[in-house]
Amino acid sequence: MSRGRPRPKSTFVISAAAPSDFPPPTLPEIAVVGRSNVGKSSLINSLTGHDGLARTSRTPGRTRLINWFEIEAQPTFHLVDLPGYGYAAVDSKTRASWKPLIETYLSSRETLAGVLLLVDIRRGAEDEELDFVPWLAQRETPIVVALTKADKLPKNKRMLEVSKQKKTLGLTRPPFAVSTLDGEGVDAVWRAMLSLLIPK
Ligand SMILES: Nc1nc2c(ncn2[C@@H]2O[C@H](COP(=O)(O)OP(=O)(O)O)[C@@H](O)[C@H]2O)c(=O)[nH]1
Ligand SMILES: [Mg+2]
Repeated sequence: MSRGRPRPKSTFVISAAAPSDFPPPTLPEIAVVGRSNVGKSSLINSLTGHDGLARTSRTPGRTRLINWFEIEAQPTFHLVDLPGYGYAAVDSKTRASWKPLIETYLSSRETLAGVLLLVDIRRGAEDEELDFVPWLAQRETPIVVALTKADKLPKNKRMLEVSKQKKTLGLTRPPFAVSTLDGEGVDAVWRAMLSLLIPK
């Protein structure tokens, strides 16, 4: 986290395996969505400046739950860590159990202010993201896209990927190249995320 931005007080609220466990919709929410291992938990930790807030793992595909965090920024909001999708080693039965959970959440959550979609900068958008972006657009759900692990590409290639992915995903604004290792783009994503919370 950069020194210029205060660390918002951030607390874990609840994990849910089913809609009946969702917390009451009392705060605006930003949902973090992406393939397993894309860097969701790491980015949540960097955005909030709290290293241990969302667990990070070297073993992809382990989070099966939706996790809510309350972030006391301006305004106070919920950051919601959705289960990662697209991990092949997850058996089809397990996958069948969480895909509806994600879709139910995203299509019915009345306090959902927007989605932060993460895409690995080296993989780029694949079938899931190419389906997901228009699916959100149809629901008029605002989206911010971040290309993660930017440190894995040399600087000149990062900007090329940014314009390529903007085009591939049909975005109106360029995605952000981010790295939780060197902090690139984290503040920019934070600002873009907060702007989704301000009613237009
Ligand atoms: N090089 C690099 N590795 C990262 C970055 N962000 C996350 N990782 C690594 O990617 C792996 C998965 O990260 P995690 O945050 O658990 O992903 P999640 O499954 O999407 O929550 C971990 O080994 C992280 O250390 C980054 O910006 N740069
Ligand atoms: Mg995670």
